[in-house]
Amino acid sequence: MNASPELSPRERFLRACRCRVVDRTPGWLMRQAGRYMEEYQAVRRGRSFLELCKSPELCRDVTMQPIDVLGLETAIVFSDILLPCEAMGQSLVFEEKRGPVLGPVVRDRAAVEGLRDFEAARATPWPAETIRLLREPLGPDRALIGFCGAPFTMAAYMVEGGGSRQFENVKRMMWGEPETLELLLERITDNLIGYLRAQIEAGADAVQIFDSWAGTLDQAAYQRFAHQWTAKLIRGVADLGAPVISYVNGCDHLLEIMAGSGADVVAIDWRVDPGEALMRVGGQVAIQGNLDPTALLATPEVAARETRRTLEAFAGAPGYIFNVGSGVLQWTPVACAEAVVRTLRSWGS
Ligand code: 1CP
Repeated sequence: MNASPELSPRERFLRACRCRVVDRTPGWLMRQAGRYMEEYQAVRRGRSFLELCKSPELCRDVTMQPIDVLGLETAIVFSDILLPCEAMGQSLVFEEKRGPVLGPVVRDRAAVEGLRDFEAARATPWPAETIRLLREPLGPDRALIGFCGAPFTMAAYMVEGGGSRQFENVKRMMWGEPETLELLLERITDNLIGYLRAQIEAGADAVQIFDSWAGTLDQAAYQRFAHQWTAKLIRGVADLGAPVISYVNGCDHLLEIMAGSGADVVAIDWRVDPGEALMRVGGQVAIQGNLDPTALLATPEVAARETRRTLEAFAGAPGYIFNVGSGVLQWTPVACAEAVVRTLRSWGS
């Protein structure tokens, strides 16, 4: 595992993305900035979440909070996956209790055809601008990740009009009007290519595509309504040379398909056994994951122990990036997140 002289955290992360040898395991935490940090709550007080997402200076500050407070060495730009829905013509509000609400909902072909195409630099300038502002505080040695939602997850929000338990509307469209859903996925994908390209061109070292809901699809549906569109999105940014991380929550039955999308890194949730993941797709792609985020809810001792258990399970794998298997929860004590970062940074060094 040894590569000397010591790598910068940025080199370590980017080498691991490409399955190259590193001196110790790199890592970060999905949703590492957010409500569990009092520094975030202080910035959020008195303004809506969407206002925050559209204020690049504040997004820069919030992005830096887990770096400065917890000692994380890799940053992810503060933004949200739903901003492109607004740019395509839906209204978007985040209600304090309910979460995101989008409207009018997209439920038929006319609604899909009525959506707008957008130019990222004009309609959604915030993540790219935040990325430009971050290079100074991050310095040359820390990596910065840009992101977007995956086409299927974006379509699910646009059709449902918000979060959902069963996804009955997008799935009704999938079974009843599959060509309409494909047209929607194509429109979303084509727009997300420009959205991700703008982030890489602004200086993102890598990008992650979040497919929060595609794990609810079986393999055949995943191929047709998720995988092929994520693969098209990845091809659309490939020439820029930034590694792409593909995350699907609930991906145990989809690993081999995901590994064929063109992504450099497959990010897995906590229900996937690390040894099995390595056997199934290790070597072909790098793997990121997969500590259960609820292991950060109890005590720092438990958080540290479970972090070690995850690191041990992947030990020796070329191309491994530590992370949680889904976003850090808002009830996470900061001391537990700190214990995770301390354990990661002392691991193998
Ligand atoms: O302050 C608040 O009340 C807002 C809470 C919040 C935060 C901190 C939301 C609303 N989004 C975010 C930031 C965010 N969202 C980041 C920031 C970067 C980081 O530090 O990681 C990222 C990467 C996201 C991505 C995101 N947004 C996803 C994919 C990841 C996942 O968890 O699966 C999803 C599904 C969203 C939609 C969204 N945004 C916010 C909420 C509450 C939701 C989910 C609603 C639902 O359950 O449907």
